[in-house]
Amino acid sequence: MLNPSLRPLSEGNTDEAHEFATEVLQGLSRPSKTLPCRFLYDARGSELFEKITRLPEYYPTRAETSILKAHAEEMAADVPDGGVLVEFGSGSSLKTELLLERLPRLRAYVPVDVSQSALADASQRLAARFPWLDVRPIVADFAYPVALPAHLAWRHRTGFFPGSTIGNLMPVQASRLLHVFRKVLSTGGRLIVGIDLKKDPGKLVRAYDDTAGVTATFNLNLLARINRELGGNFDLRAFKHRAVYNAREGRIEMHLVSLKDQSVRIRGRRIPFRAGESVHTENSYKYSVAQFQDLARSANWLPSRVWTDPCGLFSVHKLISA
Ligand code: SAH
Ligand code: AVI
Repeated sequence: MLNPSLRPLSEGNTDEAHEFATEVLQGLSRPSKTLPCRFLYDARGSELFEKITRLPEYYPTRAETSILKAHAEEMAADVPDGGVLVEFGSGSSLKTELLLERLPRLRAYVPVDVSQSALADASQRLAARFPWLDVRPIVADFAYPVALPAHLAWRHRTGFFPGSTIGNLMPVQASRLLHVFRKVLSTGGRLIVGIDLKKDPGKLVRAYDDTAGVTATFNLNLLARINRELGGNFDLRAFKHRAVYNAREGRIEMHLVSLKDQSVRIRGRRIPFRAGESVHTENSYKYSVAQFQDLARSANWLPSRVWTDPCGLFSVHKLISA
């Protein structure tokens, strides 16, 4: 059963276009240029991310899926009949199926994502596969509390946040996000969250700079999106994808490096780039189990269970709202 979104599926609407233009121009006007990583996910970006998840070098999706396959029963154990599953940054919702298979008496599934196309495809697929389930997609930035449909307001909520998407935020923002999720999920709510673990930097860099160049295309698509949606004139051949492990910060960084002195026009503004200058497009923080549990506590979540894969690549945590 697929219900319409709370607000119109809005990729490309004027508010979002305005926000995109403002944040792009602000980010590219800074002394160290940046672009917010949530803008990587237009329809093309979501498609490219799905390709990334199938790359031999990109271990997180396989590792997390193996953990979910092995432990979905335990993860689903304290989701009450009639409860609601709220997924943040749901994308293709493929991993969700592993939980939903164990939750035949769940009342509703509420996927939240900025990518309208990913949300629409996933919601249709899930509504067909689980016809008894009330599927209520919401196009929104998960950094702000989302309101659930009124008829679900009083029901028990379990949050699902797989993929280590929280790693794309700086730790301070990640703690703030976990506070927001407590508001959405209410006291007594549960959160099942996937966290990529610290490991050999070489393996990390290969995962974010694959030999087939899919991650490079994903990163460069941000410039292509600026050209498409903001009338920019980036020459994609004049920028190169770079992935580095920043050991001090404990994160992989993605950058787009200008291959020459050049300038680009966006919405009538001229943005200069020096040869070698980079635009920082994404962070992907890697945590130890203890570090992530401390982060969860900082936002009043109590760590309850943690599962890892046999190679110790990835972890899935169950947290309880204090
Ligand atoms: N959960 C899926 C997808 C991870 S990719 C998985 O584990 O494979 C990250 C997803 O989060 C994308 O679908 C992207 O569109 C979404 N996303 C990124 N930033 C977001 C934000 N600020 N608000 C809502 N969704 C966001
Ligand atoms: C969604 N997110 C957790 C991915 C990651 O691994 O940080 C995004 C990604 N960027 C490049 N490859 C994958």
